[in-house]
Amino acid sequence: MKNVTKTNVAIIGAGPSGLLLGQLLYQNGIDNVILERKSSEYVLSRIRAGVLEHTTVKGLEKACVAERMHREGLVHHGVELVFDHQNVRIDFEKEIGKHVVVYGQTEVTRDLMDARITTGGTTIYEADDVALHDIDTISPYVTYVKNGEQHRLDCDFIAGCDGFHGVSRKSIPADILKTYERIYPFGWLGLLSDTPPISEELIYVKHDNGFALCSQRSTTRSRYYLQVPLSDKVEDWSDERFWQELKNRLPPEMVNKLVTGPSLEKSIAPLRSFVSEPMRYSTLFLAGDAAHIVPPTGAKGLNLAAGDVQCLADAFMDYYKNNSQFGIDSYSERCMKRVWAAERFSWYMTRLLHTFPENDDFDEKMQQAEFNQLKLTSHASKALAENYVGLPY
Ligand code: RFL
Ligand code: PHB
Repeated sequence: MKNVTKTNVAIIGAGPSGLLLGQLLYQNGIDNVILERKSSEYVLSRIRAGVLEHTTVKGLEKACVAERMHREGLVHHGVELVFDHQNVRIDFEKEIGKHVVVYGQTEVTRDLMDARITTGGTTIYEADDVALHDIDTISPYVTYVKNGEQHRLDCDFIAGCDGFHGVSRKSIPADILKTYERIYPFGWLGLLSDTPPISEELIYVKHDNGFALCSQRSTTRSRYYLQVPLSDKVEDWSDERFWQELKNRLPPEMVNKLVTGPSLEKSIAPLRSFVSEPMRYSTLFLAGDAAHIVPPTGAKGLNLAAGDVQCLADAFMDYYKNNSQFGIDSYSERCMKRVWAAERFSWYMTRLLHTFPENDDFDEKMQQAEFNQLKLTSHASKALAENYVGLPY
């Protein structure tokens, strides 16, 4: 084959996992190439996460891409939960002396893409038919098609950062992988609008009609979500219908503060918990959504991805600089503890705040009692704060 190149680490996927890993490796002199199926514009058009934990912020600082986030990101000291029109505020500062930063995944991705251009790192966008070969040998390689031509990328390691539907996880033999999954019987309909947020903090709402979330991207841009049945389509939801249903689910004093406007984007995301173990198979390392999915209720997906790639970058540094296998050998085990803790928290928040079609009166009383715990015991609100802001690892 004529188009053969070589690198240390072939990274599949230019989402936040792949781009952050590429940048952390670059900072440490480890050569890498990113292969992405879509265009950069398409990657930037996906509206996703909004909440960054302290360790994610630290990761962006290490990758030297934190300047705009520090300038434009909004520091949040707490969140509000509303259950059948009763409120409780979880005060992160009071409970554990920490905060989160609200800064959209789109902006994190843009900053990482800009940094990659500045540093001259190679990203091949619109790489078709990416396939992994010989991953259980010391000479793995990746093939892909760009502009109709076949290419081959030789490497030492492959980082599978290609999300839930990517090719990397599927390249691991089925008898090696153990998977765990919970599919929830609803999705989230998200709406982005250039309207001022309803509140300075995020508001998570449980209502008989379903869950709602009031989030934000800046002081002038809001992001709202509604729990909807999986059978619903975006076309079923005009902006008017969305705003009316959000008003139905919010307490009256909050409705008065809601500013509505035309949507810039609307999309429906299904909710799923998923883990595949182990996260390493020979020369292939999975990171981010390629290895695990959480329902967005705990705001953990992007943060888990950032945690994985920081751990993976350290492992590769150990290998290339100290000639040590320890980091790569312990990668999966080290990630799994954090992954399962975030899975548990995301499942807990989802169960607490959604209306489950199959729930009976007893289940609903349990949900109410669980919410009351947050009002009545400082242990419960402290545990929520610790998990939301991010457990130390
Ligand atoms: P991504 O972002 O899916 O990126 C994977 C990339 O791989 C590419 N790809 C391929 N490339 C080459 N060849 C192939 N065969 C390929 N197959 C796929 C894809 O095109 C894509 O560019 O995974 P990554 O990088 O691991 O990042 C994970 C995060 O995107 C995800 O966990 C978060 O967005 C989850 N999430 C949230 N996380 C948080 O931490 N806080 C939040 O507040 C939060 N809110 C959310 C969310 C996710 C949501 N949706 C849409 C599921 C809110 C929502 C609604
Ligand atoms: C968001 O702003 O998109 C967002 C915030 C918090 C969540 C989920 C999504 O839990």
